[in-house]
Amino acid sequence: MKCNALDVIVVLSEKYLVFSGRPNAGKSSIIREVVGLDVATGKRPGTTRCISKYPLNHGLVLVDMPGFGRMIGASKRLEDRINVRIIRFFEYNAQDIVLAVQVLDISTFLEVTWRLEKKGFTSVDVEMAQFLEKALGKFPLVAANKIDKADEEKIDANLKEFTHRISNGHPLAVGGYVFPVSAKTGEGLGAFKSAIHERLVAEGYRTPFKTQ
Ligand SMILES: Nc1nc2c(ncn2[C@@H]2O[C@H](COP(=O)(O)OP(=O)(O)OP(=O)(O)O)[C@@H](O)[C@H]2O)c(=O)[nH]1
Ligand SMILES: [Mg+2]
Repeated sequence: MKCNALDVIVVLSEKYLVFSGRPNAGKSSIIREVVGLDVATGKRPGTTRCISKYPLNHGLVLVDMPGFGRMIGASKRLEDRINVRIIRFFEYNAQDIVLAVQVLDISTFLEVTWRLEKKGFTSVDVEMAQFLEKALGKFPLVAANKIDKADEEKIDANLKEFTHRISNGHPLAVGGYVFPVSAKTGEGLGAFKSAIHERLVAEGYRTPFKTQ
């Protein structure tokens, strides 16, 4: 894997719309569906391996992040290297991130969380939302993806638990930030697009996709 070593540094003229989340959460699929960019997606975790930048308009640059956290099939060394680059990108560029979008697979959230907790780890999805809130000073917009992969009851329970956890037990604090969606069926993407649109416009940017 050869990525541009300079991709984490500060570029003065660039402002960012960043999509991040665990490997295979559907980040690139959401970008394809929402923004219409021809980014690579794949069945196996680790499809996007570099911090991939795509210029949009008015100096706004879309960033498709590699997956953060455990990446099945990748060496620990590669995994660590990718994770460090992601954290550095957020820390170095915090001032220039107009909007951060976190994508997670909500259909398996609780199973994965319980499995991790049994081993003494906390949920990477929860840690990432809290890290972004701290680094950027506001919650990321969350695409709770893959709602087509489980029944409504399970999705609702997972959403409830996720919002409860990222808000430290105050779910109302994340109202308007978490959007259940499916990049596969398109469900929920309208509301999610509107949320991106509103935030970009509020920051003085044009939306990089058609809103209707
Ligand atoms: N059922 C279902 N599958 C989805 C959905 N979104 C993405 N996928 C599938 O999930 C897999 C991973 O999608 P990607 O968009 O490549 O995920 P990613 O987060 O960019 O993955 P990495 O770049 O490897 O970190 C692909 O097989 C997608 O087709 C969804 O909403 N529902
Ligand atoms: Mg990807």
